[in-house]
Amino acid sequence: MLYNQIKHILPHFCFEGVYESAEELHSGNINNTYHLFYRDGEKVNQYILQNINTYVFHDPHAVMDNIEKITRHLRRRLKAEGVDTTRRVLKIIPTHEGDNLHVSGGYWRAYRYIDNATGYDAVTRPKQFEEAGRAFGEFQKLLCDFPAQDLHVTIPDFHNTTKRFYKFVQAVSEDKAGRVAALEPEIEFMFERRRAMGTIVRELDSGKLPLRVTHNDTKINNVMIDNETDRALCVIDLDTVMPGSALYDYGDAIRFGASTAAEDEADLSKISLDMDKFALFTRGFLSEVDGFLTPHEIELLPLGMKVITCELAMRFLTDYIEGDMYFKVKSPTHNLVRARAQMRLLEDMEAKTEKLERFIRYR
Ligand code: GN1
Ligand code: MG
Repeated sequence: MLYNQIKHILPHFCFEGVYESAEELHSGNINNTYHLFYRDGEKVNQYILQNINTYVFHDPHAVMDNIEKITRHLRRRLKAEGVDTTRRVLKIIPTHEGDNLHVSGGYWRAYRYIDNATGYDAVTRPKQFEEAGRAFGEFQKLLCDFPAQDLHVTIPDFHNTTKRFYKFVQAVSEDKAGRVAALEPEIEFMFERRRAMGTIVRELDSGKLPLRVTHNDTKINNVMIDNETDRALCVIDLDTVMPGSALYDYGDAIRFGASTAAEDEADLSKISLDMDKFALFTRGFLSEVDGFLTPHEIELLPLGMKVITCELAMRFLTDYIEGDMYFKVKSPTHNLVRARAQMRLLEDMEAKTEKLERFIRYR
């Protein structure tokens, strides 16, 4: 029973009202997430409760420290523009001791739920996709004056695709779960793209691309969209906000949101890059970042989507090879299915590269 998993945790947080119900949310691949309902007279207060995955985040206190700083900065920037921030910035619910984490049987944290809004796994209306692009663009813009050195690096080398490749090779050679023998085509696929995958890392190292404070996990369901107006309200899941490249944020959103199929679609014939969604998201994103990203960054946006798609394919494949230690899985082959889906999507992006580049150049 779900309530039994959380009943000892709930009383530690400053939730207002009387507990009514909870449901588990399943769209994340890392943390356990619960949606809570508290009755408060006539109204119902909603919260998000999360159990942080410490296999992935070794220092939950550092994660929360980053989120405090980021949300404070976002709130100040929006307030300066006269914006009511209630539904526009994540709000941490403290414990009764005034902490941002409750530690017992794991690390627990809570947020106020963004009312009357949805994080879509697959957007349905064109406006929602344009809005998602705008939201991630605005997020980067609002953080462009945030001092990067104030952030903890919560997952070192998170989007260092070159180092991820080395880890992949190591996993292949160790073959801990005995799965490598059947994966020759997938392994070959990664080796063929080895140099291209490292391009963004090399350009960040040489200073050709600027290091910015970025979100680093820009799945489209991390933008809460108003149920009534379809306007993007708030970017959520700030666990991986760290110094990074704008290209990854842009690319990851396209990878997840502009695919014609789910991230773990098993029928590869259903997977391709939807050019209309790509165009809508790009228009929304550029409406916020044109003039602030460098021309070189903008020119490389199509590369960003290919590199991150390859990186994700490789991360899923690595986790499959290592015996499913990192991502939550629904079956023994879930990670392999995810990896193959990302490989198929990447092939379609590669085939469409000229079109993508032309769209960006003549935007
Ligand atoms: C994980 O759990 P979720 O959906 O927020 C992962 C992302 C991947 C994503 C793939 C910290 O994010 O990097 O892109 O799964 N988060 C972490 O669906 O590794
Ligand atoms: Mg995430």
